[in-house]
Amino acid sequence: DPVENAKRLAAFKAVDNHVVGGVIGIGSGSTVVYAVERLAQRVKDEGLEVICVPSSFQAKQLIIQHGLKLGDLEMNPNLKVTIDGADESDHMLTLIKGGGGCLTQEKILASCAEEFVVIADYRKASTHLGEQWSKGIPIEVIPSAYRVVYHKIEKMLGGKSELRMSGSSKAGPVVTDNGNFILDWNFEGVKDWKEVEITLNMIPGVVENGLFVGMARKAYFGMSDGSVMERD
Ligand code: DER
Repeated sequence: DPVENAKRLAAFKAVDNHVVGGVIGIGSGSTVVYAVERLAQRVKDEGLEVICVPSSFQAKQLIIQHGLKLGDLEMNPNLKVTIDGADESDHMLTLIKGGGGCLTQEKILASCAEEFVVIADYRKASTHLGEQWSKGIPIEVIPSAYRVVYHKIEKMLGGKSELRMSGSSKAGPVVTDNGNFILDWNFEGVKDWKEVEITLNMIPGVVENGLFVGMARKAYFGMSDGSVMERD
């Protein structure tokens, strides 16, 4: 499968280029699974000493399943590097994240690391946001406020939002690891994303949004021809 192979290529290259030991922030999603696999392999083969801090229940399970040392931000507040996926990146490494609903703790880990490194397959590498990712920008909201936040966003920034529903697995809306709801905001056009990120987070009821502006140090995109494209 060219997409899975592309994810693996990006993940392996990022771990090999950026992990020398110490405290590592582990992102969420399917690409980061390959990064944890590579990390576990290097711990086994090279005796690498790492402590892994998770960004979600999923990441925590991954760390435990691979027998890696589990840490947390209280014990390990300074991360050497955080490795995480993305839903889309523009040419300036502005990211949309949160497709998996873990954006809040992911952004915290990205902000605590000396280096924040993104790993993704070729479908995520765009020039402008919205070219390939069509599900909008995820926004984590306090459940009681989702409707008022929806209307505020529409008034201030235009575009429609949708409350993310669980689908077949569970009736009702998606509830995040932090006990909140997610609005997916379908924006229109290219914007000053730093301004949008700040505007969104100033709305009472918004916990965090999936725009990561000026945070990523480097991104590795696995390509369908087996190469890895790097952006920094
Ligand atoms: O939800 C997230 O932010 C994930 O990191 C997501 O953006 C990447 O998920 P994927 O690796 O499964 O594409």
